[in-house]
Amino acid sequence: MKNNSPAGATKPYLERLNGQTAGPTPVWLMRQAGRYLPEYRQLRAEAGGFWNLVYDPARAAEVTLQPVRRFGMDAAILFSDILVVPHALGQSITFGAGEGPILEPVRDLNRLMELNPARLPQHVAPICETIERCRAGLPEAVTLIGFAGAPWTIAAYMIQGHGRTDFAEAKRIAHADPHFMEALLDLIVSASATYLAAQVRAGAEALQLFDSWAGVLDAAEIEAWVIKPTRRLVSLLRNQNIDTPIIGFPRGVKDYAAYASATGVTALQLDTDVPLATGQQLARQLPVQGWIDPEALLAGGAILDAAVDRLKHGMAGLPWLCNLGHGVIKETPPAHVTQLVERLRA
Ligand code: 1CP
Repeated sequence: MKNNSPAGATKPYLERLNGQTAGPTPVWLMRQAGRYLPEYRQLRAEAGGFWNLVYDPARAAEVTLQPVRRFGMDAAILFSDILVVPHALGQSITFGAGEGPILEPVRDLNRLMELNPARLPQHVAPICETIERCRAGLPEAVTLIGFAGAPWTIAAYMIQGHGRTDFAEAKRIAHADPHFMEALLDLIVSASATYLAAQVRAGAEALQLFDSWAGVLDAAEIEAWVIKPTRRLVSLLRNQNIDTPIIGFPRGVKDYAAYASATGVTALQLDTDVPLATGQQLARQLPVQGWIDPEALLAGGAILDAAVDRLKHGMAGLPWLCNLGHGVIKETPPAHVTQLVERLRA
């Protein structure tokens, strides 16, 4: 796979992600593009719907660049959503006004057979165009991150039909019909590999896998539905000669180290609850990203300064990439993001 960085260009985020510890700590924030930014809300209103924004390369590229322009982030994350994969397969998914996604649930093999992976390449073509536009519009030093949902989290939304839940119904169905669950995870793994490979070919320089709902599973479920399919996804990418760094985010799992070594991800995104000592220990094995509390960002002031300082000092000399432990909360004043970046760089 081609090297996506021009020869000689310095990319602080990408270098830290590859394990280098010299230089200032790079920063970006999960959900840095989104509803807390007035410039996002304006484009979202103009587009007239979330999917319209996602599949409009000019607008999606603009949304991707907005936080980089406003805050001087070291990385941009492609503006899209993890639910693009089931949408591309043909599942009906809508976003209500300001609310989470609603999916027409897929709960048995008959419904699963109606999904069509052959649609994916054409469906994601506008997203690949967004990536090309982002690379053309981003400063040379800024890294572009592509992403997908991890297999379990995608399966959970596809079966349950919505978020904001403990996914009890998704788990119940997965246990009641293991053949269906295995076929669903297989479909998601191969579609996600195709999609992520297309993102890298279009110019994504790092990849993040969001397993936002790994934390609702027990150890055996994590082995079967988180670790095993993620390992397969990583190896499908490596088999296509994609050597791009892959950041795994199994939000809420107890053993990040076991997840990293079993799946082959090259870096970890940590969640808000990870103790500092655990993060330090993990960072001796591989780069870690995170894990400032989004509530501290919302609070701002001395609370935010203390949260930044804790990791800035605690992770000094280690391969740490500054980020939150989960996404920016929608009510966060943009000035607090400026404060975070300035405090980190002070
Ligand atoms: O109304 C709106 O404008 C939609 C709000 C919104 C936004 C801004 C959604 C719907 N998705 C996104 C963008 C998005 N989603 C990005 C790119 C922007 C960035 O990060 O800067 C990314 C990486 C995601 C990833 C995503 N979507 C995750 C994983 C990360 C996480 O937060 O745990 C998940 C779980 C989703 C599902 C989803 N899509 C949208 C919402 C509101 C949700 C979650 C809420 C729910 O489950 O109900």
